[in-house]
Amino acid sequence: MLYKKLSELTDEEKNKLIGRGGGDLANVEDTVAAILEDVKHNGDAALREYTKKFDGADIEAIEVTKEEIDEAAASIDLELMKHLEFAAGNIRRFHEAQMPQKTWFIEVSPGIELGQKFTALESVGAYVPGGRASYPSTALMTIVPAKVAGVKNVVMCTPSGKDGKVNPLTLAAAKVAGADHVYKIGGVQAVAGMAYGTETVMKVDKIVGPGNVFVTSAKMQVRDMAEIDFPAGPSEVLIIADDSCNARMAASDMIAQAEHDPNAVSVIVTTSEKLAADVKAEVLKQAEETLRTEIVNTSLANAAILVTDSMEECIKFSNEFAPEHLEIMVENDDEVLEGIEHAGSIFVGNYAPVPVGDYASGTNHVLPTAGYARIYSGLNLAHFMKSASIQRISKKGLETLKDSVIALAEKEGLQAHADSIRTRFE
Ligand code: HSO
Ligand code: ZN
Repeated sequence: MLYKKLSELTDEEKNKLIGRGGGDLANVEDTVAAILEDVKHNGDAALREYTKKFDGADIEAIEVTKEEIDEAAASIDLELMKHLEFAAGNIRRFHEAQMPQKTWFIEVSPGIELGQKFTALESVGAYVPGGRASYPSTALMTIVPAKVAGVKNVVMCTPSGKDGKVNPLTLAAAKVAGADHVYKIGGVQAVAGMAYGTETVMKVDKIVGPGNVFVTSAKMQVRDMAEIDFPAGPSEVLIIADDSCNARMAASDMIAQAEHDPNAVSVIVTTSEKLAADVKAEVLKQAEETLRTEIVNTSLANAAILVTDSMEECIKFSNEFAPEHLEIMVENDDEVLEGIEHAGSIFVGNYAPVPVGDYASGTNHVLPTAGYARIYSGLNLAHFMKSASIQRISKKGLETLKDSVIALAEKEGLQAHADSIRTRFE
């Protein structure tokens, strides 16, 4: 764990923080491409083969039947089911609030009305990671917004255990969220299945959801067949804090990120030297008490506690870092919030730890990592929708555009374009 003044970071230390995750994708590109090709040509047979090879599961049926899903949901403890439904309700409400307005028009000049119409994508694939752990919460985060947007066919892929069974709570979440089809496949092969379609797996227009470096590389490579959301890799948090921040709370949020993945990154940048020292002590203490000690200790090697001379410096660093999750634990949070330009999801105050957004507040936890928050927004309703522009024009309106269109079309050597206007006035 790095513990330093921000201004004293070496170039190498700074590049490691800002350029985190870079290069990993390139390393796996060829391996991934070979699997994609195989699934493209050999369909279900290839899916079964890779499921055996990578997940150690012998699967015959690739699709999980409605009966199996119902049975899994019925097996869940009622109390837990209530929590799942509570979370789904909040996620639904937040994403419903993002619904763009209905078709709209403005009259830009007499006789010329311009507008937009919004429609949902027709089919979407949700990738829900398994492997190290199961993520029922990710099923909610990907499927609920797709259904709110009005996507007709929402399919989910998630790997099974070695016994060929999918985590029942993930199936229950898929049911609560309203998935139309569930396939028990994961990894690159699942992305390939959804991008190209197989005998069993429905081809989709877009694939969303987080994954490891292989899944992310696969998503990036199938973009000619299916659009994707954005690269979402190992989890990360950056905390901006001052004296008002509670060290124990900040440290526990750093440990919470660290337990996700050996490559997870937790950083705190603060104006308070005292807080920095307290957070360091707390992190070390809590790391000993936590359950996933091995993962936590591995990823804490990527962690940093950085001290600055001013809040402006903290904000500037945060914008360079472009964190997946940003926690603002300062006295004057409005001012810091105002200065933030690049972050996936922002958590304001001592009582808004990242796990609330991971599960139940209603915001989405599928977020751009590795600095991609510079260019991408976290998963939201717009990822499942598109807009068409509309123009409704009267003869009087066209009259005002006529000369410009004809002149420009003729300059481009496109006579027929000009004639399409002229003919309307003959
Ligand atoms: N923090 C993860 C999401 C997650 N956490 C799922 C718990 N379960 C990436 O945003
Ligand atoms: Zn998390």
